[in-house]
Amino acid sequence: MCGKSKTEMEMRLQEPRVWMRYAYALKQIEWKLRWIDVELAEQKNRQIIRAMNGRLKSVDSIKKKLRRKGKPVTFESAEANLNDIAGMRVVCYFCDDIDIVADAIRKQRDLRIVKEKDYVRNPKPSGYQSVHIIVAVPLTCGAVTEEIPVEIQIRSVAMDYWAELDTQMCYKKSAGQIKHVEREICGYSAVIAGVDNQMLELRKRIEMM
Ligand code: 0O2
Repeated sequence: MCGKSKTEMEMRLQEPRVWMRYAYALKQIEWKLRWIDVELAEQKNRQIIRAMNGRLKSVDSIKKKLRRKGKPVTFESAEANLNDIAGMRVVCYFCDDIDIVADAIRKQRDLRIVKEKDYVRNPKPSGYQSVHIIVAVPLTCGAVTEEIPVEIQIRSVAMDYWAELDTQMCYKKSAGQIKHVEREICGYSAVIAGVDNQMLELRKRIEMM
C-alpha cells in the first residue's frame, strides 16, 4: 500500500464548507487592506505598504502548532485554539508605518479586534518584531452570521528581512542545539532595528527640507 490515509481532522479541514470560510475571510481582509493602502498613499503622499501576502495554514502546520501549544490535535481544537488558520502579512516601508496601518485596521467598523500583540515595542526573546492583530471577520450565510478569525502581521521591510532569515535558520528548529545561533540572530535583530530607526530619521529629515 502506498500513500497516507487522511486523518479525521484533515478530512474536516479540507471540506469546502470549512476552508471556504477562512478563504472568504482572508479575501475580505485582502481587499480591505488594498483599500487602506490606496487611502493611506493619498493621505501621506507616499506609499506606506510595500507588500501583502495571505495564506491558509496547511494541515501539517496546524497539527504541528497544536502539538507545540500542547492542545489536542483535532478539528475542534484547531478551530478553538488557532487564530491564524487564515493569516495576512503586511510589509511596510518604514517602522512608523506599522502604527499607521494598525490604526487604519482598528478604525474598520465591520471588523472586531479580538487580540493585539505588539512585538515591536516588546520584541520576542528571539528578537522577532511585528505587530499582530487578530480580527474577527463576519460571515453571513442565509440567516446565520459567524465570525472568522484572521491574523494580520504588520512589520517593516527590515523586520521582514530578519523574520524571513530567522525562519530559514532558527524558528521552529529544536532549541538547545542551535543556542549560539539563536543568540547571534537575536543580536542582528537589534542591529536591524537600529538601522530601521536611522532610515526613519533620514526620511523625516528629507520631509523637513
Ligand atoms: P507560521 O508558519 O509563520 O504561521 P496566539 O495563539 O494568537 O496567542 P500564537 O500564534 O501562538 O499566538 O503565537 P505568536 O508568537 O503571537 O505568533 C505566532 C506567529 O508569529 C508565528 O506563526 C510566526 O509567523 C510569527 N513568529 C513568532 N515568533 C517568531 C520568531 O521568533 N521568528 C519568526 N521568524 N517568526 C515568529 P507560526 O504558526 O508559529 O508559524
